[in-house]
Amino acid sequence: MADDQMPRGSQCRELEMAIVGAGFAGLQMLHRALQSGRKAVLFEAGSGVGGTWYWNRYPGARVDLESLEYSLSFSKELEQDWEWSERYAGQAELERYLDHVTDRFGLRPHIRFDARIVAAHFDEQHHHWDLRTQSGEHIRAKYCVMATGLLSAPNRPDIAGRDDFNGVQVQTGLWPKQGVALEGRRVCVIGTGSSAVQCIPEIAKLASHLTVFQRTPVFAIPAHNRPMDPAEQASIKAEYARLRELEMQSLAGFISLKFMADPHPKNAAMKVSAEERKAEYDRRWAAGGLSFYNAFTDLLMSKEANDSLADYVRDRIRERVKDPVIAEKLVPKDYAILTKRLCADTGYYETYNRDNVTLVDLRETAIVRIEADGIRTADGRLHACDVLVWATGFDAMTGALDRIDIRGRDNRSIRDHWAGGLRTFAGLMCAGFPNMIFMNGPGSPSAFFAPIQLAEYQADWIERAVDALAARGLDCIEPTDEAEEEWVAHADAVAAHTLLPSTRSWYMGDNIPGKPRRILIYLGGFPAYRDACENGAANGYQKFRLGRAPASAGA
Ligand code: N01
Repeated sequence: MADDQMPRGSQCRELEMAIVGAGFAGLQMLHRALQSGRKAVLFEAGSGVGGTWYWNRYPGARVDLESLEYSLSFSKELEQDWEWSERYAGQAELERYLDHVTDRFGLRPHIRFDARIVAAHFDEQHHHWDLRTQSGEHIRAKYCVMATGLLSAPNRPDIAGRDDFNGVQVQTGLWPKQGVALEGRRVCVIGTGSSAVQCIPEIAKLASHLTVFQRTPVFAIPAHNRPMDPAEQASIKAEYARLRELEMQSLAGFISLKFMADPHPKNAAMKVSAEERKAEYDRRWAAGGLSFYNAFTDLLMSKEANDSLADYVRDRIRERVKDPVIAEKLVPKDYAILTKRLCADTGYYETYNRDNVTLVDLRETAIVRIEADGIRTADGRLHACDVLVWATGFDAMTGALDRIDIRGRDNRSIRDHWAGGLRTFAGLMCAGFPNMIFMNGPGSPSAFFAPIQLAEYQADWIERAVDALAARGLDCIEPTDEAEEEWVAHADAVAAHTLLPSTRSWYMGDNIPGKPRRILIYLGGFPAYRDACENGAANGYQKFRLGRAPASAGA
């Protein structure tokens, strides 16, 4: 890349590895790279570590998987030492945990905070990446690991009049560190996905009035959060190795601790009697949380099986909402359950029984525009508002990457590479973008698995790849076009066997206008994914082109 294309700061840092993003994935990568003695620096846009758990500070933000599962497994000592205080840790505890990890493993001196990477250009002569931060700092790195998050590029819908609003506007995924005054305020929330399901009950407790604008209702299951039982925590810790193994073999990446003795689905829903099916659903409903993913083998494949669960959950929603008219608005009727992320809720549906909460069904009356004092809907009503909360999701999987000016060979941008639909090899790398490796990237199992454990595997894969190159005196790796095409065709074919493509969701890229429709996550499960990554690396990285920089070739 020519010098004039990449403005430089006062000096250029030379690194073996630049890592972008200080969430669970980036921190694991940094730890591995430092252990290997690499000159590695992690660049983070925020002022602290946490990634998702740094930015999502909205009231009620907490993990939807049990903390004993949603935690790092690379250090057995850490697993034993950290005491979780609740069944599902809240944002503050997760942020504390990652702060602890950062200091415990000596990572902090190797992290640059407030350093948002805005450009990454590949230098074909020297085989390195030229990175630039928002403040103009220039970094040159042989390898660039993008741990930028799967749900980290907030989606701001283009609704007319946004800038005319006189009150406070906040986005759940960019909640201010100093908080937002909600007490006694009239609050409007747009959106009813996982973030909204978590914040709506908390906001309703504080606001004088809360108005929720719903376009598509969700399926939510009670989380049954509670303080951690010390005896339960000790018993899981005694069996951690087995738990982690079971997680890696499961399709969803978690098993739910209540089901450790019986972790994987054995039966097809339609192969058991209606009574047995109901008993299984009751068992999981009582346990709380998202274990329904593991209830039967065919829930994501057979519409009939899926309907049996969807009908079960619909009935539970009707039981929780007092007003039958409001209940019907909250019951999802036109898409298969589990084809949008299932939500784990704490009092979500009951919130609509409160006198200070109004549900506006946007399918009956759409938002016309945002005005100075509130939101105007098609029925002519102005919904008065002091605080407007955008719970409108993310440009998932690709957004955090293609919002950066990433250019590979021939100055081709990643946006162009994906213009016709997502293309990667195993969600790890793209043809034409050598030495740039994604963690939890688009095309990997990520959001349909356990992102923390997936990142641990990927950090290991990356380390092995970099070592293998060095051992052969090489410094450049990228998947072949054929490997990329093969992976995309495989991922599409796997998805076609499921119900996911039948639903409009962020899994398919549907929530972002103009985004090409294609499955953004790999649905074949981790064992098949790991096999594909290992197979790609077999026989001297058979699915990759390896090379040596032209500038050093004659040296
Ligand atoms: O985002 P979403 P999210 N006008 O995309 C609506 C993870 N997560 O931040 O469905 C009106 O799910 C949109 O409506 P529709 C989890 O994987 C986990 O809630 O497009 N409404 C929808 O209701 C999750 O899946 C946790 O019709 C508009 C909502 O906004 C993922 O993150 C917590 C609109 C967006 O829902 C994303 O969740 C939070 C418009 N123009 C998130 N545009 C845990 O529990 C969008 N909407 C760990």
